[in-house]
Amino acid sequence: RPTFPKIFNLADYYLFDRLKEGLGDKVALRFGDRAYTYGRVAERTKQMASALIEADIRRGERVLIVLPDVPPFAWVFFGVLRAGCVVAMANPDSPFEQIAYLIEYTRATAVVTVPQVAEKIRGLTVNEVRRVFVVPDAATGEDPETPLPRAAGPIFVDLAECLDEVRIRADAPVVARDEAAIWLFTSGSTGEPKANMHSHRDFAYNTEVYAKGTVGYRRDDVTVSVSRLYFGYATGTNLMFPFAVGATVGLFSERPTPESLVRAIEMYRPTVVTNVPTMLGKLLEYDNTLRKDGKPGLDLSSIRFSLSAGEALPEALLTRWLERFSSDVYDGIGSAEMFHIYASNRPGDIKPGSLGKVVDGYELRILPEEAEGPGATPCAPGEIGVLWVKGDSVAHGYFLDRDKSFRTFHGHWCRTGDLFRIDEQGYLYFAGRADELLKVSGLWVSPIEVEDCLMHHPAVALAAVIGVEEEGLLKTKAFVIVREGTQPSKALADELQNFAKGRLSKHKYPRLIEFVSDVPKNDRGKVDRKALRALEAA
Ligand code: 3SK
Repeated sequence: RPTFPKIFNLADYYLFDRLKEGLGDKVALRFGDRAYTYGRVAERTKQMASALIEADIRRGERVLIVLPDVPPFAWVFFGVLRAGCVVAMANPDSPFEQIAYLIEYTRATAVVTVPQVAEKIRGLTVNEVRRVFVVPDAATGEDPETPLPRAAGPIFVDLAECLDEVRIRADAPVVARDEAAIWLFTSGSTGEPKANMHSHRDFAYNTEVYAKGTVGYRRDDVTVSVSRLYFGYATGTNLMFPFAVGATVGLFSERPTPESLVRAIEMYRPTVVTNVPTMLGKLLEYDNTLRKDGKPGLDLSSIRFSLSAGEALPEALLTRWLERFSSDVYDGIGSAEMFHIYASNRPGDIKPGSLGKVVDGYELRILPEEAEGPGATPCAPGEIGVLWVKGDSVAHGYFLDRDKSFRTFHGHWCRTGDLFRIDEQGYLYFAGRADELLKVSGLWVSPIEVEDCLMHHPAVALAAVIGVEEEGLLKTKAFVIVREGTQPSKALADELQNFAKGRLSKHKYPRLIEFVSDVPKNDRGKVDRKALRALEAA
């Protein structure tokens, strides 16, 4: 088990230690045709930490980063850590009410954001914000030619100008490994997001055992991500992990689509891509269309491996990917509570449909739903139960929610609330959220299992399954997006039902099928079954 000294700051572990290793001139970040060395990112980071101290933003106080994927994200992130303050991150494209909620909930004393959001912060009456750093040009990330944002005022400063002018403090505050470092938000199926409070050592622990020890990030890697940096999954895979090994991060700030991703892949020739199941499916479709038009298809030859997390990767989709492209996909499961991935497929050991095996350094148990602690008698192998996970990166608790913290955290153990089974060889399989299981004809049905089955049919691009009530009875309904070139029809719906009947236990086949062109997704790209249920009920 990796351990860390009592005095320990992530800004050193991820960034300043690279300078000690002689990587000052190596490119750390690329953004379009711009490149920033480790030396330049370190200089900007020192300036950021100094700017916070100068603005009297004190250690332990939260700094909310509300930025797209642009280079200043990196130095703001590491600068906040160096200053001993606490990073919190939000999606700049969220409705402003959500950003306002996070400003108030975290009691943020500084915010770093784009002009459109800064403008609205000015209108907030109740908050503790003492400084707003504005990144004026979201397209380039740093452009001194851009005029001062309209939000300029006593607490509003232009980030690049402020960093250029600040007097750099040579010494950073001394930070303990157990001091608060980053708050990661959990957005459960109900209620407002809650912050998982993590300290410096948590992130380094997972970086050692997962990023370096399991999937094997390397110094010669170039990384690109579909998920945006504010989401812990990408903060890890496309900022912290590559920096920990001295690799190069390629950023793009456009909305991730197959087209924008392919442009980034052509430009940076990444070796590691942080992906999500929906985008893996879209890339396969895109490649298919190109080839049908007589074009060569996608060139993904630079990629050593892609990562998939955030939602289950259907077996059929991964098999299709592995048949078409020569690079691996390591599907894994992680969470804001445990930062980061704690079970995963890995080099030389990929089992499509499974989330792989536990990452060395963590322990897993599948326990009955009613288990009140990790010591309860585990379910038999193959039986579905709630996943509990133990590891040194577990959060200290949820900010301002003691009851939820008591239910979730038990010493080193975390009750995930998700249903899984583990087979005899130790491979983990997702079975859905406990509150998403459907009781049909008195028997439990996992929507994930039905979706997975339908996605094995060659006509299906995506399937989302929910329960709907008909004449007082709960029935499974599948919303199906067909693949390019397929026509939805009654005959196809019958064929899909027969296909499922032949592969699942009798009570599990979808009683209803509706063909749709899209399904609601949350801001992380996951199918939003709650929104789907609301649409169905409307
Ligand atoms: O999928 C998630 O929710 C997640 C969150 C933080 C870090 C890593 C992951 C996969």
